[in-house]
Formats: sequence, structure tokens, C-alpha cells
Amino acid sequence: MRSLTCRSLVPGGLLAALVVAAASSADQIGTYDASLGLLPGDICWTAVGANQAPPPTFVDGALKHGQTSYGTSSYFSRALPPYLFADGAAVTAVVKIQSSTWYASNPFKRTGYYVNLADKSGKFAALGIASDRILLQTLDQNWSDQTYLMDTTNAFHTYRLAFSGSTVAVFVDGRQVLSDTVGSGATPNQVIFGDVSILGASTSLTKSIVVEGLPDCVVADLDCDGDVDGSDLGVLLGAWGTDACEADLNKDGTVDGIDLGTMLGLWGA
Ligand SMILES: [Ca+2]
Ligand SMILES: [Ca+2]
Ligand SMILES: [Ca+2]
Repeated sequence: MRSLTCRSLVPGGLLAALVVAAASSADQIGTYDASLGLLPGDICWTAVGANQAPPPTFVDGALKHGQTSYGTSSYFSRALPPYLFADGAAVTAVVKIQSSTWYASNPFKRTGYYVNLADKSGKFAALGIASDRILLQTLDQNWSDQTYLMDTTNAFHTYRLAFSGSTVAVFVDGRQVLSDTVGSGATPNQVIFGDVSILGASTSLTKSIVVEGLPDCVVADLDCDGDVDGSDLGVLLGAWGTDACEADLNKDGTVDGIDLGTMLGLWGA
């Protein structure tokens, strides 16, 4: 379902700087900073949903995800290799909501902007941001919601979804406003963020996204299990000739012999 390539999003001359930046933050992955005027080279953007969302663009120095198609959930995500959260895992988004509402069709509740963390044990929580409220959602077969009413429009706010033991909390501009017990469920390993178009009118600007507390795998350890071996090779060969971002180790837009050479050079690491 990938619709975007790293090639189209990352100016090649700046890729090296991004790689260095990613390597220097051992417990941070998925870092995007609009002040750099760049999409992150270490994030593999993937559009998910029946209707593919358009590529994110820059507006006024921030990333604009939407507006996306009407009537079908569609959003940009990064699907990560299998991982388990380190204690204190968190995702922080600096977002300005331009338009969105919220939608309830029990047990599912959605808002226009969505941040989701789920690890391979099923540990799960999601933050939904609408123009008039935010929701903390945990998945434990049923959805449970904590709601905080606020006007999210007109200004950028810092939203932080943070795990601590069995608790997940939401902070807005540094102040805790919601908390709940961490959910569990069958959700795939994912970090998702972006506009959700289920409402048809979700648009926002994003200044930065930082994901913390996940294992920092070596570049060729595609399944993030601590070594580079046949299972990783299988992933790479399965993506051969495509623009699959996770397997495109040098982010030049094609999975080919260059990437294979990099993987073989790190074999067993
Ligand atoms: Ca591996
Ligand atoms: Ca392995
Ligand atoms: Ca490549």
C-alpha cells in the first residue's frame, strides 16, 4: 500500500546529515522537524487506507498531511519492524488543527488527527485530536476513551502520548490532561500519525514528530530482532525492485544490489 518513496521526499544532498542525526539519537527514531524544511529521512512514509492520501506537503514551514479523501479512513503512517517499548516510550507531536471533528460509532471513536503507538506485545494507545477535544484511546477488545475538551485550533500545541509502566498519559503543552491503563490488543506494530479522513474534513499542520523509547536497530536489521540474517534478507528480497522504504537502505528509491551489499556488509551484526 505504499504510495510514497523516500526519494521523492528527501533531497539527496541532505540525506547524509539526516542519517547522522538519526544515528546520534540512540533512543529516538522517527524524528521530523519542520524547522529543517525537510521530511525525515529515517521515516518511511506509508499511506494506509482504501483511499490513498496525497503526499504530505509543506505549508508555512509545517507539514500538511491533508485534506484526504472523504468517507474512508486514510492517513499517513510509519509501520515499524517488530519492537517492544522501552520504559518511557513516547510520541510527541506539535500540531495545529485547521479543521476536524470527531466521530463516534461505538465502540470506535475517531478524530481528525491521530497519533498511535503499538508494540509487538499488543501494548497500545492512541491519541485523537479534533478541533474541540482530544481523546485517549486504549484497545482492550473494547475501546475505552478519556476525553479532554479544548480548542485545538488557532495555535500549535505540543501533544505527548507517553507510556510509564502500565499507564499511558497525555500531556498538552507540558501539562497532563488525560491518563488511562495501557491497552492490549491485536493491533500490528505501528507508529501512526497524520490526518484521518474518516470525517472528510481533517486538515492540520505538523511542526514536529518525535518517537522515543524504541529499540534502535542497525540499518539492515529489518525485523529489528538484534541481528542481520536470513530473515532480514527475506524481507529485502521480497521488496526487490520496489521502492519499499524499509528495505531501501540507502533511500535512493529502489531496493537493489546496493542495498543488498549494505546488508551483506553488516551480516551477523
Ligand atoms: Ca534481523
Ligand atoms: Ca534474525
Ligand atoms: Ca536503494
